[in-house]
Amino acid sequence: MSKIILKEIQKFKNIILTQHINPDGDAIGSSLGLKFFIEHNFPDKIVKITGDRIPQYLNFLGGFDNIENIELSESLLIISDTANESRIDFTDWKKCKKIIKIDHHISNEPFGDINLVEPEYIANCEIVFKILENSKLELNKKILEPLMLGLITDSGRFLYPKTNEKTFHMAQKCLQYNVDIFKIYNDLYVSNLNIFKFKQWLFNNVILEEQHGFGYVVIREKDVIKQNVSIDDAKSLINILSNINEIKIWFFVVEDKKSNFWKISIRSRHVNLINLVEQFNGGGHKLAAGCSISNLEELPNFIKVLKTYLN
Ligand SMILES: [Mn+2]
Repeated sequence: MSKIILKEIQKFKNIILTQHINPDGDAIGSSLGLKFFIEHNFPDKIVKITGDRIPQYLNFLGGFDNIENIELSESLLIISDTANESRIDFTDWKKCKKIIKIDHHISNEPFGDINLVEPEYIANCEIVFKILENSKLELNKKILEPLMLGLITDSGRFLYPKTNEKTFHMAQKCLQYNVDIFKIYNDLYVSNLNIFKFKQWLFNNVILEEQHGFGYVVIREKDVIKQNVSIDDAKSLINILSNINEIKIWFFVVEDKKSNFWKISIRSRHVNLINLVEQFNGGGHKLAAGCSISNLEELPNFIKVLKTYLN
C-alpha cells in the first residue's frame, strides 16, 4: 500500500493535504510531515495544506495554506486521521481528482479512492512515517519533527496501551535525525496561568459517580469565556481525570453553540467505548472517543447507557 501511495504522489503535480476538523497534533502533524517530505524529495510539486482553523494550543505549528489558485480537478488529495466524511476539514474535497485516505480510527467509513486504514497504529503519524520510511527517499529533521509531535500527542507521551515497539522504532529514528523532543514538549505542554486557573475550575466542577466508576464535567461556553481560555484548550484538558483508580471512564460534555450540539469527549483505561459512542452518532478509538447530544436533557440517557458498560 505504501508503494501505491508513493506512486500517486509521484504522478501528480498538485498535492493537497487535509485532516479532520478541529485538528489535533496527530492530524496536523501528519499533513505537515507529508508536506515537508514531498517538498524535499519532489521540489517541482506544489504541496498545500488546507483546513478551516488550527486550534490555539497548536498555533506554533503555523497556519493553513491558500489553495485558491490550485486546480482541484488536477490535484491529488491526501486526507489524514479522518474516519468519516463529515469530519473532513475541506468542503471541496470531492472536487479533487484522486483521494487517498490514511487513518487509524476503528469506526471507519471508506471515502477515498485509496484507503489505508490501520487501527492498530497508535498515531496516524506512525502510518505516515511507515510510508515515508518504506519509500527509501530522504528524510530529515524538518519532516520528522511534526510526525514526532503527532506520535507524542496521540500516544499520550508513550503512555497509552497501543504504544509498542513500532512506536519506539519511530521515536528512535526521529532522534537519530536530531528531532528536538524537548522543544516539542515545551511547545505542547508549557501553558499559562489562565489554563492553570481553568484546571482549578475543572477540579471544582467534576461530577463524580464513585459507586459506578465514572466522572465528568459539563462545560458551557460562558464558563470557558469567563476563564479566558479557548474551547480547544478546555477540551485538551480531559486527561485531568485520568489515572484515578476508581474512575474507569471519564468525559467532558462541552457546549458547542456553533453546531448547536453538546460534544462529548470520552476516555477510559480499559472499557471499550466504541459501541457506546456509536449509539450517540460518534466514533473514534477504543479508549478515546467522542459523540454528541443535542441538549443537556439527553445527558441522563447517555449516562444510563454508559453505566451498562461499567457493570
Ligand atoms: Mn490520530
